[in-house]
Amino acid sequence: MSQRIAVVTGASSGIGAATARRLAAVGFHVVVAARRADRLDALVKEVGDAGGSATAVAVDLADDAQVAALADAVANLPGRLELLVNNAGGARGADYVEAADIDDWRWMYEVNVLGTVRVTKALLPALEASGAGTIVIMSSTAGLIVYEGGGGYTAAKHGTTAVAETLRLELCGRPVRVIEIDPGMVKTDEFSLTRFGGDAEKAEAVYRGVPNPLVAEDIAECVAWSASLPHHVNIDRMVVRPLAQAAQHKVHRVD
Ligand code: 8X3
Repeated sequence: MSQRIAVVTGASSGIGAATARRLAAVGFHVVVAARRADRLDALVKEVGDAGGSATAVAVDLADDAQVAALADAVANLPGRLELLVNNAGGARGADYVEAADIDDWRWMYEVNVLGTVRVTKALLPALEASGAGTIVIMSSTAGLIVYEGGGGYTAAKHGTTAVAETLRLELCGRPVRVIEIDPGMVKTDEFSLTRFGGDAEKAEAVYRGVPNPLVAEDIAECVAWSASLPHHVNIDRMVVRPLAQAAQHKVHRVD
């Protein structure tokens, strides 16, 4: 049997890196894609040391030519591409709409929506040719509901969710399933830090007093599980929150 290949975008940290580790542990050859080559190289080494295998591809998902080069790199690997995890994304800023920073909003649309679309377009032929392809789209609870100060991010993630739903309709009858995963509060090294422009105190305050926010490995497990089900089983959407978060605004905190 030839090697099963998975591509994970945004794999240099957080949910993407944890997902790459998890998929390698269950036998995929994992192509880890992100901009930061040094981090990807370290991850490839770590995966190898743990008995798995991975390939690093440094790529800016905003660049068509670089995404085409990613697809070429995947095509040149022995094996078949069965799984694409569109994980790259992020939030910038917490401005109210009336004070929206247009550059931040544009960046969020670029990374959360257009990056997903570019990579999906480029890799869909190989996923389909495998006869049993899976596309995971990492959206967010922010793709299902809005909140004050979240306008740019929730607009972008609603876009990501719309792409997932549209794609599933358009691929109906073809051998590629589309799984949307919507994490709520996940404590990772970078998500909130990026959102607050590197302000560690503000980033930390997001999780202050929350007993056990989700961690990247929790979402990685959701990806690996949903992608491991028999191919006729399609988990359309998985909403995953920590026990302490009953809804976007309903978060249990202890002093
Ligand atoms: C992250 C969830 O609550 O920060 O995608 O919008 S939230």
